[in-house]
Amino acid sequence: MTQSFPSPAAHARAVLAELGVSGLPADGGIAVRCPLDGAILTQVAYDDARAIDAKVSAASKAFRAWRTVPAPRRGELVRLLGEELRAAKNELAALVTLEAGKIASEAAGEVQEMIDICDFAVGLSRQLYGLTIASERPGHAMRETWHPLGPVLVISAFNFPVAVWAWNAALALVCGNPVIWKPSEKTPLTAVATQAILERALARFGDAPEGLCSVVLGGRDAGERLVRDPALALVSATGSTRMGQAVAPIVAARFGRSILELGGNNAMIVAPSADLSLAVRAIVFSAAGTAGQRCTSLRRLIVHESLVDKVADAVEGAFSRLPVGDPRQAGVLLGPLHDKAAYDAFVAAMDQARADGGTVSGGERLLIDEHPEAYYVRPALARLPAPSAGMQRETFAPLLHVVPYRDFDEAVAIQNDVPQGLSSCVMTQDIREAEAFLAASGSDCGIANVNIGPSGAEIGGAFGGEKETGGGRESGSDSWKQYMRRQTATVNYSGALPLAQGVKFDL
Ligand code: UN1
Repeated sequence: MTQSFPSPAAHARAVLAELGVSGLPADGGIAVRCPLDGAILTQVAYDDARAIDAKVSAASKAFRAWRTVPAPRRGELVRLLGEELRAAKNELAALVTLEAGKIASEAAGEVQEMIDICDFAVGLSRQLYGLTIASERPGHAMRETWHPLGPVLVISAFNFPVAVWAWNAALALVCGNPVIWKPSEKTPLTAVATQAILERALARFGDAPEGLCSVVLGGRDAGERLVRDPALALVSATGSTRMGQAVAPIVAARFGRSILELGGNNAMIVAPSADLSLAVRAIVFSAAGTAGQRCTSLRRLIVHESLVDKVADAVEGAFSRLPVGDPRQAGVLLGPLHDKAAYDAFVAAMDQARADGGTVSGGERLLIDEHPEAYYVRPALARLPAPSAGMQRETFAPLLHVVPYRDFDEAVAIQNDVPQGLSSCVMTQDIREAEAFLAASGSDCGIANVNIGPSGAEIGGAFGGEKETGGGRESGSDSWKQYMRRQTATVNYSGALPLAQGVKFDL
């Protein structure tokens, strides 16, 4: 049954009221467009240079206080944030749907990802372990300690408008660092709402320093001003490879640290022994889920030549049946592309696949009469005889390229033969193939999976990839170390002064 919903703008107003978000300009602000209908969702006010500089200096001041707060107490703030996010999960997810166009389940999953990283960081706040190191000198002790680093700048993209902030903020806060967040100009509203939720946690926490966490709304200029500011010790930037190429040299020139999470061009190898029904489900979710707008979305399918037609036919059938529409609607699995630029890139990538000798099915624009200003599409499958020029590029859209392979080494070579190195996977029941894929000579990506798709990673692992993906790692494992500075300390508790390496320097 089709449910009826208020217009996205009215829906957003209602959700914002429930979340207690106020202060958005009624007019005269910068328009935020809704991908569901292309209409104006809300307006926001951008920070000017003075406001940006004030937020940076408040963060620097907050750092001097926050770094001395015991880490488990800092963890308490993140615990409270997790509680507030649990309480606001439905409302924040509804805004993610309205602003980023995700279906309800994926939007809720994104907020769950925030909650999960909060839980992880709370545990971490009691486990920021250093090392004791055996000294070669008698009466000496060596140790390695992790200290807070300084204010962290988080630059996030429209496709994960809130989770990526949470990966960074939860870790940064327990590690003793203030956080400044520059969200995508396409998704400022979810950032404003998240800040309101965080402020509830801060109020319950009681004595956090002013300026510990702030949001800077603005365009490219605002981002650039922040990236250049030497007060921001770490820049964690998620977005296109082009954005990373602009950010990285600026941060490097001032010897700041950066974590870059840039483009992916993720592949799946389907081997002869694969469980095909599992493979097809994994393919459809990872290629068409989030309308192909995850950095982990499946873009290249490398199938054994004996199966390639069968797999391609099954995927084509599934694509043609996928319910596309208003992502608020129960049962809909595919919401809109974010905007016209995203749609144009999708069309150009399909044209490229045809020019490369491929046959493309699907890819039609849908719901044009209801939503002439929004970009709903049928996912597309491009069958190619061999890897093509177009397959070298990441297009943020539901276009899946399929190519055949003959032997497994060739499949791995095809998988690795792109400039990006984020996520990869193999569907096989052959343990030799699975282990070869995960070995040093196997997948060159930051993420390599067996019998699951390339997208939808859990927060417990380090997330990121190699080559043009930027090399950064966020979220789980020991990613936290990047948010801290390492100090090696040697303490002499003897009455003598032996020098290392046996050096003699006696007067
Ligand atoms: C992104 O698209 O920038 O692994 C992040 C995933 C999600 C995160 C994606 N957990 O698909």
